[in-house]
Amino acid sequence: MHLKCVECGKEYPMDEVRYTCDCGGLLEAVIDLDKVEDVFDGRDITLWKYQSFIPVKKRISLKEGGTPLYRVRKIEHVAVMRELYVKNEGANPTGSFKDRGMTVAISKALELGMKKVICASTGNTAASMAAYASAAGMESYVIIPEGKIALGKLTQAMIYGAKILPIKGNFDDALNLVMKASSEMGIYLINSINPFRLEGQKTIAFEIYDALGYVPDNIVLPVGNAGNISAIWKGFRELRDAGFIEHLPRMIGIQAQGAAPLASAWKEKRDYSPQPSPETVATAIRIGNPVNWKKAWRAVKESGGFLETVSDEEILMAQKLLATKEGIFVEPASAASLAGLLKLREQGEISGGESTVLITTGHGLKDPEIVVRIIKIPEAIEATEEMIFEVLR
Ligand code: AN7
Repeated sequence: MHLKCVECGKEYPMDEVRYTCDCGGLLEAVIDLDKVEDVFDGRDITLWKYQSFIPVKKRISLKEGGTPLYRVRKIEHVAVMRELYVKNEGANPTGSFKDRGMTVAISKALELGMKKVICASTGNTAASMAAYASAAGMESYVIIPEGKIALGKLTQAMIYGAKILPIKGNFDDALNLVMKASSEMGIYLINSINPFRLEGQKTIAFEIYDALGYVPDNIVLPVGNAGNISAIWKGFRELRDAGFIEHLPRMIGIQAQGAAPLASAWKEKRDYSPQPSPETVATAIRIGNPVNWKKAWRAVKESGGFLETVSDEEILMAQKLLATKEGIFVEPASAASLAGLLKLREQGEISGGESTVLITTGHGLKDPEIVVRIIKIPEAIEATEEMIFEVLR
């Protein structure tokens, strides 16, 4: 197993600290697919079940993965679809899919003898890294855009013991600083430019196939830094290249209208360019220059998928729909997947006969403030039987 540049093809061993190629291209782990095991029996689904696909030893785990895959029949009805599922990543130990990447990246950091880890974050990466770093006995540092992190995520990162450095800038500024700090100061970089993060996140594909016993027509998910869509696509490709499956799903990425550098380039059929001042209620995906954009572009293109945008209103409506119809409470970024699906059904780009899995990436309790903005908490009434009966009647 080795790392390989997705641009020029240059190969590197896995036992050195390296995030990108000398040419600047993104790196990808190449797995020995002739040595992987057929564990896809639909039973005991957990991330490390797929150990033979993962290029590090399990060292630090909080029992991530094995998240529920729900058939959402009421929303199938709303969207007039035959078969719709939600893979709820909010059920991971720190409440987001980032835990999958983190168990692998922090295990790798230990393997490399690193003592400190760092990331830029819109919140979830920070919370997850902080938890796994603590479990590994490492120091962790987080650079975040001031005032733009959901309260749940910030409190998690702090209670797990990360050192938090808010900056007067956005996520993209934070990531640039983190990349400099990690290379100058020998701190291990945990953002998804680190190819080992994606090695954990690709297990979402394995779990979907393991649970369903087949591959759905479409995977729909929110896109921020574009790591997850790249990772899941890699997972499906490996399943095919190892001979387990033939059919690959279409990868469909959803961005918020105000933070849509990739989706707007795709829709306008032009070259990618970063977006200077991203803005959306879905703070998790408030990202203007996704570091993995090239891998994501390839995933969407090769799979015959596409990218779409949704408005903040559509996101909040979808969040409420998922909670009230199915009992699944997700954060706004995650609801972008359902908002996107509803829009694509309306436009006819996904047909009612296709099978689709929505990835909901983070738990709703991560961002309670957003819900408090759209709901009205009732005022207290007198504590009398008359009043209660009156209200309940
Ligand atoms: C809930 O935590 O970038 O496209 O710093 O938290 O793989 O970046 C979070 C991203 C989707 C986008 N849903 O995934 C961070 C961060 C939720 C997220 C995404 C994020 P990528």
